[in-house]
Amino acid sequence: MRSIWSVSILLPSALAGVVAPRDWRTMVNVQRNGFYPLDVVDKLEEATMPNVEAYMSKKIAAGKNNGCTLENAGVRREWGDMTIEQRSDFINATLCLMKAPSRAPKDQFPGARTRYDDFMAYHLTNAGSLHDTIGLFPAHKYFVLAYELALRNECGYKGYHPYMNYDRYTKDPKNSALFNGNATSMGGNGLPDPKYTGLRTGSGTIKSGGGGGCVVDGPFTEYTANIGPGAPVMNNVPRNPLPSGGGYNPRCMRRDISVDAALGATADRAYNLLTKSKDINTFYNTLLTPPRNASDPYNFGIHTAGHYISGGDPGGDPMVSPGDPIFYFHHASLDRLWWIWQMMDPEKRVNAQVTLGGRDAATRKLDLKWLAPDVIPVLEAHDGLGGAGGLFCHVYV
Ligand SMILES: *[C@@H]1O[C@H](CO)[C@@H](O)[C@H](O)[C@H]1NC(C)=O
Ligand SMILES: *[C@@H]1O[C@H](CO)[C@@H](O)[C@H](O)[C@H]1NC(C)=O
Ligand SMILES: *[C@@H]1O[C@H](CO)[C@@H](O)[C@H](O)[C@H]1NC(C)=O
Ligand SMILES: [Cu+2]
Repeated sequence: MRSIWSVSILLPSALAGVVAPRDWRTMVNVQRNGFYPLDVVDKLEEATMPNVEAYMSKKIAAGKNNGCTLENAGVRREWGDMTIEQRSDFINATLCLMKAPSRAPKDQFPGARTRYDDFMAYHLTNAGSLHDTIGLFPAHKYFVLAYELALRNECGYKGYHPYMNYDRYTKDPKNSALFNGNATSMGGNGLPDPKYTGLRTGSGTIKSGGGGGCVVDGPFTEYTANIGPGAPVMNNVPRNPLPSGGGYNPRCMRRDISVDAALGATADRAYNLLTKSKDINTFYNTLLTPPRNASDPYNFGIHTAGHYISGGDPGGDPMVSPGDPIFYFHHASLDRLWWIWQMMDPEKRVNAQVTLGGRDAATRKLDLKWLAPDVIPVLEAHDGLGGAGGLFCHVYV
């Protein structure tokens, strides 16, 4: 796995030659919570880091890193690995976005009140390009980045966006650091809604986790989802006053924390996805719609499973899912898996594009409109370490 330290060509000739690669741990600040032993995906990620280091050294030597280095890359951590103070900082910045004024066009989204709503608004009206075959990974990478930048630039957040390692939440999500409902969690389960009995998917039913109603504990109890719904999966979601879904429709955040869904996103499944997908099309299909398996009741695919660990409204509604802040934890996590997969063979995989669906990737640009100023070619959002002129520069630990 170790490779030549290609930056040596920049050294004075007396020093030139093969220099041992530096240990990535001296470059990236690793912060772990001993409560969570490393799982197979964490170990695979660590085993892949020398590739990352070699890839970066080569880019630096070629002058193609756009200022991004492993030392200055943003570090996205698992929620449980963050200190209580870091979690509190993050929550405070989220609450700040939920109060900051909207910048989305008023005529299109008269219901958007806050900067937080703006992200839901974009997702609602651009669901097609965000989710088609060539857009899914890069467009969501940019979307999560734009959100992280809003937290940092508009709300003073100093850290980077957390991700969720689903495997940490399979046994007892309702008592986990993420969902236990205390002030430094992302809020708990919804109140019981006897009418909510679960969600039928293409590959089996996700049984209800006993919630389905409003979330009444944790930091976001005052928060209202203001636009949508688009394609609700819960009963009794009040309809939007406008056909577009962009009208004002304030309602509580509902959730159903589901162990069933979490069992569809275990580390073993992610490990198989990463190690058995030899090409990006297989990776994409396995993540979204794995082959049917009648003897596996949790074969939802990690993308679906991750969304329905908390589900609800707006989180379970594919059109306005960013209306639950847990959305970004899930999509950061998918971005992490894509990144690990890429870094197992960066030369071949960073630019690998999904070719299912027959769309033209070459001409596609990502324009997040009111969310971010830069319009970037879709391939630039494939590279988390220096893509788009260095706009993308982050690692996951
Ligand atoms: C977050 O905000 C709360 C309420 O204003 C405050 O008590 C807390 O200290 C803040 N957390 C951090 C880490 O600053
Ligand atoms: C909230 O839950 C986390 C994770 O269990 C725990 O570490 C923290 O101490 C709790 N905070 C409070 C205020 O109870
Ligand atoms: C189907 O699911 C079962 C139970 O989880 C598993 O043992 C088996 O390997 C799966 N089959 C395939 C082809 O993935
Ligand atoms: Cu999406």
